[in-house]
Amino acid sequence: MLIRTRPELPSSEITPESVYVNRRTFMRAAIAAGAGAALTAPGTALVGDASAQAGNVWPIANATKSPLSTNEKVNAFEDITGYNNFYEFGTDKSDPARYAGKLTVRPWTTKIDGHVAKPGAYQIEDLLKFPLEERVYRLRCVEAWSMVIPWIGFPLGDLLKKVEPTSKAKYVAFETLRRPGEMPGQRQAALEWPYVEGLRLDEAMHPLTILAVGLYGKTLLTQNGAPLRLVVPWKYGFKSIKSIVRISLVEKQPATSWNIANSSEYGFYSNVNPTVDHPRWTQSRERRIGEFARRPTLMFNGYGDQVASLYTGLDLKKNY
Ligand SMILES: Nc1nc2c(c(=O)[nH]1)N[C@H]1C(S)=C(S)[C@@H](COP(=O)(O)O)O[C@H]1N2
Ligand SMILES: [Mo]
Repeated sequence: MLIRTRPELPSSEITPESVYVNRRTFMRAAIAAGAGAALTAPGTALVGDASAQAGNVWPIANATKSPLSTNEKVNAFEDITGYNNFYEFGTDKSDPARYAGKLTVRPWTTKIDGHVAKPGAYQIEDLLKFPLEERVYRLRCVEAWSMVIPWIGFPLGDLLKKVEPTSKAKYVAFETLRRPGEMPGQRQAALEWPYVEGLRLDEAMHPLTILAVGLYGKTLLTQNGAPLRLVVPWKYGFKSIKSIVRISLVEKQPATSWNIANSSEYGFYSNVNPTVDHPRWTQSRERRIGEFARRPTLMFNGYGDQVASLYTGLDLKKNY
């Protein structure tokens, strides 16, 4: 993550005007098309350069509302799809909306391997058949901003149970697509590619941990990690790896991209912990995108009641 020398601007101040204009066009097209139909007429502009994504974005009508959702006010669609970290497309917050539309997300295969009885390759169409839920979660970036996002997805545990982890499986390793031809950020060395992340098996099986396939009632835009990304709401946003092509059940703690890039600042656990400052800034407060005043950061991003028991006996200052 970049060094922040000044507070983040609300994205309403930094999002190019064209995004808002295109958004209105997009909404009109979506309403005109109706559920199940193609979303846009040919040539209709979408958010950012998302016109390239028209064929892959459609409404998800069958998601049930989850009791695990927060009832906080959700962020605007423009914020969630216009203010992103996805270094494969560049390090600027507006780069993913600008460049990710070129990513080809069909066909999409996610391989599951390692210590499982039933390894395999899942097509995104198969994964979309899992019972989908809308989960409204807080996302807290290590850069000290946060959003509330109405994800659509299913528990990662549902998929892991299907592949039957063996007794040797202690961790889950995740890998993002590596395709420098479509991901301009991968032609630079901001991080080591492909982006990788990992969870302990019990964290991965926790009911709050989901694989997201959509948000705001539609399939994901590429800037949010289409067609499939992880969401772990009690950890810093960078654990929630995007555009996943491989999930491996492994015995040893896997490498993670931010730890490889800067191990003194980013550890394996990365639980949101307001008492452990980032070496270069405080983590005790955060700015909700769209708000002006900072709010106090909550332990485990407010999910402590559900997840604190996973870490009993673990020193969360050492295991940052
Ligand atoms: N592959 C990949 N996944 C990634 C990142 C990335 O650069 N590459 N950035 C992470 C960071 S730092 C954050 S805060 C979240 C942002 O998710 P969002 O843009 O959907 O809000 O994605 C995470 N997942
Ligand atoms: Mo982040």
